[in-house]
Amino acid sequence: MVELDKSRLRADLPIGFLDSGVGGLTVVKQALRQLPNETIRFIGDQARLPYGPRPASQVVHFTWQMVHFLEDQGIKMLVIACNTATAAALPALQKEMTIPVIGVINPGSKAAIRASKNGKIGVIATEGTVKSGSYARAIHTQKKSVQVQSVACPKFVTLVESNEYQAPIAKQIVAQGLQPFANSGIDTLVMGCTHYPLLRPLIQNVMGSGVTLIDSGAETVNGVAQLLDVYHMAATRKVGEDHYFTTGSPTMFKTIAMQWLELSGMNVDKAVID
Ligand code: I24
Ligand code: DGL
Repeated sequence: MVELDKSRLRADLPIGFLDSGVGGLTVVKQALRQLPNETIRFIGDQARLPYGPRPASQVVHFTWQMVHFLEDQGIKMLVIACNTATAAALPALQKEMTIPVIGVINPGSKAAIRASKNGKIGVIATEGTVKSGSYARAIHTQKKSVQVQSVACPKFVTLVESNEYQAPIAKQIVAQGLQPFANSGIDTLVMGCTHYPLLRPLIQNVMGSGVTLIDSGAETVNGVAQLLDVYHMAATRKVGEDHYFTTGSPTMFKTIAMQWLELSGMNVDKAVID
């Protein structure tokens, strides 16, 4: 990270969250619970989702566009609430930005190491995240002796977005996707994609009660709370309203988001980024 710009570290500024679409709202949901005094600025790139199958260079470009949008809004901290964007862009963002930046991969990796007793950890994520090797790298940096098996489950994203994640077919798709772990002996599985926590009961059912599931997004909010402490930047009361932006249809975003966040109203606007 270049030197922090102290004038921008104001406690009453919002925290920025970015995501490839709506999945990052699984992170926001935890933030609303755990950090009720913080104000939220969220942007989701619904028009160009999914990021999972895209080349890393493109994801980096799209991510920077969203970062610039949030910076123009004025934020004190940035949360990359998307695993694919974290895998592709976090190192560059942390190097170049003058506010603290946190991604979802490090917090998820740390929690997995804490949870695993036998040193065998599984990771499920998008193709982009798996290809980057980011989880394996983050885990090995902290503990060399751990075995990491990463598997891409792109169908899981489609399953959630087609609203079939509670339908009978969901069970079958989840069991198929997790097949590579059948004789792996892992005792911990990282849900390394924002959408997967919605499939948690199904994933737990397939893996069995002996496997601990790690929600990277939820772990990230713990990390955000710690960062706010370290930088003496925690808000003491909620000063403004939360605002959500999407590059896609605000109506569609609002319908999903209000239901997921259990809110009766939300400020949602279209973001024009270029
Ligand atoms: N969940 C997500 N994205 C959607 C969706 C959903 N539609 C229904 N549900 N649509 O993400 C995004 C737009 N897609 C549509 C298909 O083509 C590509 C673009 C997960 C959100 C997690 C917070 C299911 C659904 C819902 C309400 C709450 C939660 C949820 F309708 F999963
Ligand atoms: N938000 C993405 C992630 O966490 C999943 C959806 C996508 O592929 O864009 O990796």
